[in-house]
Amino acid sequence: MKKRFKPLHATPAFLLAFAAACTPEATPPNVIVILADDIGYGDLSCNGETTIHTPNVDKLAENGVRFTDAHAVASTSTPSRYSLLTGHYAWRRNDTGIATGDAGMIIRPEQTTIADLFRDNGYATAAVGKWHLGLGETTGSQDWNGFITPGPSDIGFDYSYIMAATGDRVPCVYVEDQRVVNLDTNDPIAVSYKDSFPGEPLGRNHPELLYIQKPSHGHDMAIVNGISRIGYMKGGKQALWMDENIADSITHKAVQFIERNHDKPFFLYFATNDIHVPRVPHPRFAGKSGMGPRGDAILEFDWSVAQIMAALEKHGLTENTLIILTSDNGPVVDDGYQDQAVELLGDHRPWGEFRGGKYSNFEAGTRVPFIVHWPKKIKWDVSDALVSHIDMFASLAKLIDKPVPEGTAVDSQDQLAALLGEDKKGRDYVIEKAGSISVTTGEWKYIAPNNGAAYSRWTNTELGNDKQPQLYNLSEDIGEKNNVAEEYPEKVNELMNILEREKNK
Ligand code: NG6
Ligand code: CA
Repeated sequence: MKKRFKPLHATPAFLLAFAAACTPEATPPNVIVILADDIGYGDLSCNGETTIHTPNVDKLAENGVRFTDAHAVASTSTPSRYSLLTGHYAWRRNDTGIATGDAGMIIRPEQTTIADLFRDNGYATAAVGKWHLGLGETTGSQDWNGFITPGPSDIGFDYSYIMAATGDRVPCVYVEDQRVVNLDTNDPIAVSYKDSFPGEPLGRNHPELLYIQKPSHGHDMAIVNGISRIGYMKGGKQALWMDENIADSITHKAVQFIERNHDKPFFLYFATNDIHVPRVPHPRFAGKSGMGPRGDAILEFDWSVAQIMAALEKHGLTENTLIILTSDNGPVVDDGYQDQAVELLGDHRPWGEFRGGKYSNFEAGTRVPFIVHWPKKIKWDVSDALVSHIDMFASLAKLIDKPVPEGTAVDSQDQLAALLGEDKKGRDYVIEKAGSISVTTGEWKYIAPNNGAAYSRWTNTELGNDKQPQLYNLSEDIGEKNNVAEEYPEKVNELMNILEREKNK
């Protein structure tokens, strides 16, 4: 069992020490992780594309450190989030693939997360937004009409207001502190990823009911708000979210959490639904990007960032709040709905200059936007340091001057100096997982041989799987066009050995 934080007794000596520790100099920083969904490196104007305008994110970049070589651990959500929160590579387990909406909780209560670290050290903690890490004891066993346990409170989050999985997976309801919000007990919720519920119309049989968005591939099961989803669901009508209000709802809950805790240190994990499919931004963003719902959802994300910043400003917290803004994986244009993302993309390059995208072993799969903002300590900078989500745990432990609990976050390194822009090198290498596994030193990248498909027709993505070993010299070939594995067998060996060593750790 992990250890719980025991409150200290308020003896006079303790109170004196506490008062001393609370001088402005010693006030521990608040920490906010803003984790976007599927926003690519090129989807933020601060990263150089001139086709999109994200002024609020850009403001963070202009007053913080913007990274050019930052990586998620995986090119899809569940393994990426698992790794970020635990400091343990998701690929060490075989049950961390894209989770269904009825998956059992993947991070078990015994495991220690970043949230545990903060909570055990006196922080108020919250998870708001997309979860996608499973809930409840085992897959399919949740009682969606009662207290869903285990849940976020068992892995360090005092407060949670979450979507169980993704916008395109049932159940399409918010879960607050492990109970479905606004549930009418006379209309209980049932969820299945195996069998449909007799009498419930499905997208695949009733396209005439899909009045908001139709699928382009998959997503042909339960119909919620005129959009068909993945998985089957029945009941809970009053609790269903409105897709166009998701950003408003979760941003509001994040802001409320900041307001409730403005006078004590807090850790907020704010995981947006934007810009995952189905992309249904609020009407006030509709048509604003000229790129259809995908671009509009980016503007909505930028708006959410502005709301968080305004809440901090209102309470005088901007200066001493460390914000990390990043994305769970790279971008995808058509991810399964006919939302005109392909038709209206124009010259926009969500992946920037990188090859591939979400689901890919190539750079765009995991090279993600990454900005660190902490006015008290950080000045404007751009850093090419090699950094990874895997190091958030140990680096944030260092930030609050606490040890990483023994035996936890074993893959996480303290890279705080790199995150603060003081060290311009960062890691020696990062490991990324998509269909295959790869390792990059910043200069060289090796992708292990793999039998997976080279290309996904559905998402129009080069997946980067190849039966042959691949080696790219990123310093000369950032677009990973020339596989030079045969010319540099020693380099291949060197990088292969890093992977073998890591796998056997
Ligand atoms: C895929 C879905 C895709 C998205 C993805 C998970 C289909 C055809 N595609 O299986 O739409 O939901 O899973 O995305 O169902 S992630 O960002 O949460 O990992
Ligand atoms: Ca994602």
